[in-house]
Amino acid sequence: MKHLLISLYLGFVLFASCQNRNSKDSSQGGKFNEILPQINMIQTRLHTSSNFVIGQTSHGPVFVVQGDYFENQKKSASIEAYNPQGKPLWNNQKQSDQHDFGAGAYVHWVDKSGLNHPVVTYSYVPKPKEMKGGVVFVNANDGSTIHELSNNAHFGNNNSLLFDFNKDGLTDYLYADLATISAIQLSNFQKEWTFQDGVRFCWSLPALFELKHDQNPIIYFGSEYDSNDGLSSFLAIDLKGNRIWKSSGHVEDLGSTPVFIADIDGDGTKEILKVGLDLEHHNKQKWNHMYVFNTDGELISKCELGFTGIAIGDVDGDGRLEGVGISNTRDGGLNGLKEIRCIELSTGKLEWSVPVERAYLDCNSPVMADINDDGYLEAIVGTGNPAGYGRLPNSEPWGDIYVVSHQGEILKRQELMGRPVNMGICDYNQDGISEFIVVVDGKPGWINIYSTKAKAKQIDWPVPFGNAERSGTHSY
Ligand SMILES: [Ca+2]
Ligand SMILES: [Ca+2]
Ligand SMILES: [Ca+2]
Ligand SMILES: [Ca+2]
Repeated sequence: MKHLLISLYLGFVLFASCQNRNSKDSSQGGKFNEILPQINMIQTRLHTSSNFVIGQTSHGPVFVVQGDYFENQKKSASIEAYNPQGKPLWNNQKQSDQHDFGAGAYVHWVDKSGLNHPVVTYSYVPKPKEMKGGVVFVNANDGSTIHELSNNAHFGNNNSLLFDFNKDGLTDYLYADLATISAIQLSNFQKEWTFQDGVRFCWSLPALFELKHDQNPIIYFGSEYDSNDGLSSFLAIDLKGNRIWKSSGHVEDLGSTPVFIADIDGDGTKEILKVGLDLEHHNKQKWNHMYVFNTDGELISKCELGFTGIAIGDVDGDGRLEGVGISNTRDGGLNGLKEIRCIELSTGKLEWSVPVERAYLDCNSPVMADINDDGYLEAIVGTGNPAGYGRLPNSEPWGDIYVVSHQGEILKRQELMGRPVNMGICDYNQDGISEFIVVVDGKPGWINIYSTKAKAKQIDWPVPFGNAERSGTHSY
């Protein structure tokens, strides 16, 4: 039987289906009423955190969050590690007496690096723009710095992709700054190649997919207003850093969301998905769009979204994938709606929508899973007003999480102290049931942990937004 894909790691997509939907209807009742009971709320020391990873060490699971650390009025880029009970384990800071450093958006965990310990990476952005940023490689057992590499640019969010490029059994590191992508062999930190055509990443993450069996996979990424005419590109490159194709001339920002690979229409062929942003109403569009490319680089469809973080799954069990998200009133167009929306991605059809009280910046990585174990997928989406960048004028931070059923019924609303920036579902304590984790923005911010009833098998969960295909964590 084709398996359910149930949880995905730090991120979102859950390419899942509802084929078991009728098998458990009779088992519903009061015992399924409690949705997302909170396990823990870890107050970090870091400001404006946006991402986390969870890895496994000999001491058990470790949560690592990135953000800015302030001491003596100096700002340093930092990561901090906690156990699931919230006990601080270690921290690592990129700092100097002369300059401030801010943390890049993403943090990654590498188990098979060729070193005798797991590795965590984060990036830093120096205060004077003339200085170059870089990436720090950290021993995940004790937080010590083991290496640093300088960017080719000032800015970089660690928009990385982990993959064994040369098939030696060790994970290699595809690292991106604002202008270049580099393949780095982690065992000796050598750069194998650097690619610099049309690279302009903000919050994007590339994806990697094996087009044909026994052929080398291909790396796909999009860029943010990268060309001189202010338009955006989408590119495919091979594992040696050679361009395969480039699709140019797109009006929306294609460099601020992850790439996903999925068969959205159920015909057996995968498509390449990219959510575009009308960044800060750049073109005063009514809607932002989902871009669907085929593997030859042709744009085969676009559909109106209204949100930027997307949870993907087959919520109605018809073999076609839906995308669920909550309005992003800054980057999702000028449609004026505040709602949770479910859109069939191959047709662009709005399946349902449900209004919400407030919406601003949506969560980057909404998730989908059978949270209440009733045989149907639920989506968890979030929205909020950040404490730092993007904060609405004359306002206080706020945040909401919603659990919404496959039919658009709001099962739970959880108000938060700040914007839920990124979410993840993984079974960190390995009891077969997924936990739900969310990074909540603040000065400083939090890591909130909730329990679910979603059955899970833990695979590659240290990787933000699932594996290199961004296809989620498989559960059988
Ligand atoms: Ca297809
Ligand atoms: Ca469907
Ligand atoms: Ca369910
Ligand atoms: Ca668990």
